Amino acid sequence: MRIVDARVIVTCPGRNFVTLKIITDEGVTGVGDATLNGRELAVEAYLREHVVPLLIGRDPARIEDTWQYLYQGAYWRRGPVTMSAVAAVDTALWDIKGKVAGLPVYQLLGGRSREGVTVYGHANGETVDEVLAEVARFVDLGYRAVRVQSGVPGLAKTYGVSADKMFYEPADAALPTETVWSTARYLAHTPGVFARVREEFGPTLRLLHDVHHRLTPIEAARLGRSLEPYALTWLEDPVPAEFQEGFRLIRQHTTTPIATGEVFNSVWDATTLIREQLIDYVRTTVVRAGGITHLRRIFDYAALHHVRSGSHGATDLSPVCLAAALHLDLAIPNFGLQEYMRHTEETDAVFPHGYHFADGYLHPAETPGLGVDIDEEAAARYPYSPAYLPVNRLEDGTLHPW
Ligand code: GCO
Ligand code: MG
Repeated sequence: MRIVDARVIVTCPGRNFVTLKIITDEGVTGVGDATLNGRELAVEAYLREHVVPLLIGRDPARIEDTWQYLYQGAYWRRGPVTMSAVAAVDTALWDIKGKVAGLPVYQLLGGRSREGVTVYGHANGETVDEVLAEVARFVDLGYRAVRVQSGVPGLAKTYGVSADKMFYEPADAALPTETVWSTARYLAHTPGVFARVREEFGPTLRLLHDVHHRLTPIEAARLGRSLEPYALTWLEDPVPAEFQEGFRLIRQHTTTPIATGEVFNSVWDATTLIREQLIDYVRTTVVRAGGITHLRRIFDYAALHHVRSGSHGATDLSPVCLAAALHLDLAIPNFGLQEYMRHTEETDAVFPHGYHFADGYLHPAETPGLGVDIDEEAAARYPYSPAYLPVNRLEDGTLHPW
């Protein structure tokens, strides 16, 4: 079997997605997600100009070799653009391999290690009462784990709090909008939110919170300690993670479990974090970390160090990425949790898929391959529309992580 064509499809059914579709001479096709929120066209061009020509004529069965060819062969390694492109190719090749074998991809990865993939949803509100109502809604829907984000008094807009509760979309404008941040207001308010949630929902519902890289290590340590009575499953992205050693300080001061990694592109972004057991969950996912092949490598390395997976699953990762993540989640021994932000009806229609939610679990499709596709005709009805993530400033105007 040979690869005869590969199409890069950009579509915007409510938000932008970049998808690679690989076509073989025997008519078997595979899909891979290449979406990089706010920088979509860089990956589209990288694939179209520099990767697709290298794929033509290759044997689609040689997944590892193709991965090494694109990674080592470029000479310029890593980075979000490169690794999203490599991910798309790798994902599509796993899809093809599954179809050729007549097996769902999780079977090729070693088979089922659990009955379903536990997911968490996003409860958020401007006020604590609104937050409580949203947590109740997710519990009613069957979720076993809920991420809790609250508005902060004195701040006009807070990360994670949105008007549309089910379909949160932060890339909200053709040029970046600006929000204002105060660490003091946030740290004063947040423990009280979790006190109320625990009071209302009892001790066993799994609770999570995303700091979105906004604190320093010592501030994060203080937050982690103040949240200890509320037994979070994880505190996410407490600090920007380029400086991995920075997490040592957090670890020395709190037993609140730490999760990070949604912006990581390779195992090399997390080696200190994992080796020194500075985190409890590594949050990178298929499209961000070079596909199933490399993500498996990260999770295996994590497993040796008591670190579990917690893959990113925001709406800016397409149903193709989610489907691929579910196969890996089902197979690995050290699965932790999977984020699940629902896609809109328009998006689901462009990406027909067989995974489904039941009882707080996601279940991948049992059909051969990944069990997801792109409807190219439907995709063509939604042309690319520029959209950027916001930027964030302190009250005095200093740029701060968003
Ligand atoms: C999460 C993430 C997202 C990111 C988004 C950026 O934990 O779900 O932090 O909401 O902000 O993926 O594009
Ligand atoms: Mg996050």
